[in-house]
Amino acid sequence: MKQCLGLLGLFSPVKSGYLTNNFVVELQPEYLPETQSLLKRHGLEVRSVPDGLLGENTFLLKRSGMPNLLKKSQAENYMRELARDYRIRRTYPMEPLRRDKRGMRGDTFEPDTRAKGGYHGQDPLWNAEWYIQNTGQDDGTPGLDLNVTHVWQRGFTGRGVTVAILDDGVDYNHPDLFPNYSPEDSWDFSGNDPYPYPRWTSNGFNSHGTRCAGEIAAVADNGICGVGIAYNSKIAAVRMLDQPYMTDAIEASSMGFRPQNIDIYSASWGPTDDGKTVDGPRELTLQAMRDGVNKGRNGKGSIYVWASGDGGPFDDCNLDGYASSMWTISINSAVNDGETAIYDESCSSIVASTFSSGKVGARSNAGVATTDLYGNCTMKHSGTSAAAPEAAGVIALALEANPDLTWRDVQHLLVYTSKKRTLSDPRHPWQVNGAGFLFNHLFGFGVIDAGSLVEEALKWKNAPERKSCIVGEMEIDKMTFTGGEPVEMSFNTDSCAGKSNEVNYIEHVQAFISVKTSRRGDLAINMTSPMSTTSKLLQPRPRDDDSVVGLNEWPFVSVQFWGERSRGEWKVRVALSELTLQQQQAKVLKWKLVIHGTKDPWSHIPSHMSDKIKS
Ligand SMILES: *[C@@H]1O[C@H](CO)[C@@H](O)[C@H](O)[C@H]1NC(C)=O
Ligand SMILES: *[C@@H]1O[C@H](CO)[C@@H](O)[C@H](O)[C@H]1NC(C)=O
Ligand SMILES: *[C@@H]1O[C@H](CO)[C@@H](O)[C@H](O)[C@H]1NC(C)=O
Ligand SMILES: [Ca+2]
Ligand SMILES: [Ca+2]
Repeated sequence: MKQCLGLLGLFSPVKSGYLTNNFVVELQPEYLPETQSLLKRHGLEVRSVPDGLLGENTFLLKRSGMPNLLKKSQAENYMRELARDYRIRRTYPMEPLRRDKRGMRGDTFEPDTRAKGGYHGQDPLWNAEWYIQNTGQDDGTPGLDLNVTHVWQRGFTGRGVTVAILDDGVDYNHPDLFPNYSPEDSWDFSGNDPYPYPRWTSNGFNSHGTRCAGEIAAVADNGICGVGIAYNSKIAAVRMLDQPYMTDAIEASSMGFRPQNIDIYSASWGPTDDGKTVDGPRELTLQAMRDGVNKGRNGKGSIYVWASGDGGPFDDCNLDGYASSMWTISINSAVNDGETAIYDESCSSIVASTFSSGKVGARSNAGVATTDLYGNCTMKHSGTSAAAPEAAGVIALALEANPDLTWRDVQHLLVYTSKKRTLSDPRHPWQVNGAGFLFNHLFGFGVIDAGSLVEEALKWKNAPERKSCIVGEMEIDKMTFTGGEPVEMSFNTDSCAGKSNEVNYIEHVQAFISVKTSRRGDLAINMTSPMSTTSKLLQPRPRDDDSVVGLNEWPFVSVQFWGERSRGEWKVRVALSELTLQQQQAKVLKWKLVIHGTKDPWSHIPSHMSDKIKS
């Protein structure tokens, strides 16, 4: 399915008028033997990218001795110079992008000797790891945790599974990480070498990846820091967040890195969470993700786990094209007492939640206990940054239990087995969709339950083949105003009945929508399915005062119709809410509906489905 429709070139660049000094260059094949002399002549050095990312005879090159950013005219002159070399067929520059890591805000050792499966509580931070086992420490709700110890008891600890941390590097010499570190599956795309070690700064800014890694794979019972959720899994470090500007090639290289060895990619970063950015993956990165899910893990598909974002109620993660992609699993977080964390964003593409903060007021806002830079430990990791690696760790346990799970099976299992528990958000009530799944606009299908996930993974049969039905595309030209009647659009569909891409049972639904508006932040968009489930595709963003770009075939994704039947009338309503004193207007130009799912129902219905339906 082409997801990149119209995505290219619709974002405002980070720094207009500038390009990075990274260029993609394709050589005439007959001159390949002259590559070295050609590079030397033009002062270029090769940056490594995974095989197949750029096509034949094509390299990602950096001009040595030049600043990271070049004035556009300067870069263009240089490209013209390259183009005059008869050995070069084609060249194009890399645009500078801005990507932020999530969650960069800012004890006593009592060994717990009760056996927990293979784990004996012999790590100083074990009692602080309430996200693994919540006994009510730090004012949390006892029992409200990821239910991991059951799985350890069953003997699953992530053995044979490799999880990559796409981040600012990992302190792989850390004694609590080193035994699980996989150097051959690691790379430094920021520094272009095999050593993804974090760059030193005086304030520990580059501790993010190391903290995420410990949540997944800190070593058990070694008396250092805590224990990882999948403490026998392998951790791969892909350093890619620490260069002056992000490029499409670095993102694509990272997401497409060693897809036959790496099973799960954990990412806690994305476009700026300022409540006014609309940005997403570009051409090469979309290709890398598509290849990942289609070809990674020997065709079972790479699993991309994504932090849903830390923009709080001011942002909507459906406008973050990484978190909202149907190829990623977007993970939100809850506090240890089941409430919403202040930084949580909401959106219709969130699949499930884990935990990332203790209750405010308890042990100075207890964070997530994990490994830190330079062999240290921390109890202060937080944000949805801390939530995504927990999900990656739990998924690693499920993949050990059943290595045949596809990327979609993992999403199915999360939908089926995540739980409401005591999670509650003041703004977003729990709803039941037409297939009987409880969902929440902020927490997705609920908190991940490792115990149930692994039990069901053991019994799971692969979901039937995925089909994608393009229901239709409609050009319209309808206006709405603040306080006026919303623009309503609908398709009545048989969802490709009788064709090879017939869909009956829904997985993801995408609505590509184009709108011009005098204030983008005032837009509110709902979609209602034939089974009468309403999903909020976009909620107003008070800080977004864009009046120029609007939305251009933006791919909104909802997972909230999961399992519903797809035939019948689909409705979209676009309205403007009253966020400002002025009257605003919006002109809806186009919408296109694509339903992904299966023709046949999946044969495996987990036993506890009935208790999901109870609220
Ligand atoms: C981390 O460890 C280093 C060296 O062991 C030490 O100098 C430093 O103060 C520690 N940092 C923190 C934040 O504890
Ligand atoms: C934890 O998982 C086990 C299965 O391993 C399940 O029996 C139990 O009900 C789960 N606990 C909770 C609180 O959901
Ligand atoms: C979307 O649905 C919510 C809840 O059902 C409702 O409060 C809101 O007004 C709707 N917005 C639009 C644009 O229809
Ligand atoms: Ca340890
Ligand atoms: Ca965001």
